[in-house]
Amino acid sequence: MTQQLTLDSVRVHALSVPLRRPIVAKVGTFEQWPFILIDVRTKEGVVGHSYLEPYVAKAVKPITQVIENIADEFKGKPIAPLDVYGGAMKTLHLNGRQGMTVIALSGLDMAIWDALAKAANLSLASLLGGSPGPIRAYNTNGLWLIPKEEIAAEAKSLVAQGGFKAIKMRLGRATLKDDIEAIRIVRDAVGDDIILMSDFNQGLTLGEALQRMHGLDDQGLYWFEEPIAYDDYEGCAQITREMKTPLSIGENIYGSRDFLKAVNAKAADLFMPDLMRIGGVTGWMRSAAIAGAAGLPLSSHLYSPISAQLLRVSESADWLEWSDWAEPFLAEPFEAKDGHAVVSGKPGNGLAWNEAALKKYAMSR
Ligand code: SMN
Ligand code: MG
Repeated sequence: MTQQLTLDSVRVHALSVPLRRPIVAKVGTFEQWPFILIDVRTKEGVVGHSYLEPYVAKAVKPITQVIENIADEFKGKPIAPLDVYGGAMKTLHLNGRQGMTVIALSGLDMAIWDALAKAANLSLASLLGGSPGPIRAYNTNGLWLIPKEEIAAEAKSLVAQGGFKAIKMRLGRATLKDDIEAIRIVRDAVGDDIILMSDFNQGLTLGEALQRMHGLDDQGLYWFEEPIAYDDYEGCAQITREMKTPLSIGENIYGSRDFLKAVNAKAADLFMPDLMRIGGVTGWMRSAAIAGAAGLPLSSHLYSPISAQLLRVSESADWLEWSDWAEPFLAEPFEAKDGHAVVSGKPGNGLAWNEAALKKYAMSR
């Protein structure tokens, strides 16, 4: 029988991990990637794990503070994830349903769900009514806005990294001609059978985007991701209407209420929520129900090990974004083979820490 879990304490590790292929995007250049690792300890002895990728090292401290504040509120109390989510939201929404408060709550939510699955001796996917198994994945780990001479080798290495049938490249270079040339280099390197996603990281104005997307609409790209500011749902809807290539957004959407707004606005053909912003497992499940009912394909953004569990239980599951950035501190790498990642039957969300790495990559705070 599943035991009721009681919150004992929450421990946070802040890490700064070097990136094998630095991120060079419209949103910034990153050589190091910050992580907040969360351990939820229960009085029953079960420990739940999760992590957050807050992009900016300076955000680690305030997010950690909010995590500790919420934890204080629930110390010694039962931790049913939906009750913690609802209870914390009741006060946090006073600071808004977006930004660091939701990020902190998402991290706690994921760790609590992990503890619950472990207590039930089930994988997270099984606890949520699904089963372990494979999920098709695309490799996102490179093809940033790098020099043209480096594109071909990087594209080949991305495909080889896990027998991938799909990879993502970043676009929005200085001119349309530059983007077309970058696509041609990738195509020449990996062939026409590899599915090619593209991401503009909100780098364009609506006018620029319309011109650029029309210019790229016949390039056979699988999706155009975030060409403009993510919350300009009207602008996104116009691009969605005008282009043959599907539009994908979602990584910056906070919570299921905003997710519903984006869906109602017909802001995209495809959605790809990020667990840190959508509200952890709880927010994902609520949003996945909306996407499923609307018939909209749902992919994930980062958090590959946990997202894979959730895609296994999402009605309209599409692609797992496979990122290896957490690998240095995971006890076991979350591998991809033949273009698929596999959710194992192991209890919980599959995360366990490499204790030596927690010291090695500790961020000075
Ligand atoms: C992305 C992810 C992480 C950092 C910067 C950009 C990107 C993606 O938008 O979709 O992978
Ligand atoms: Mg993106």
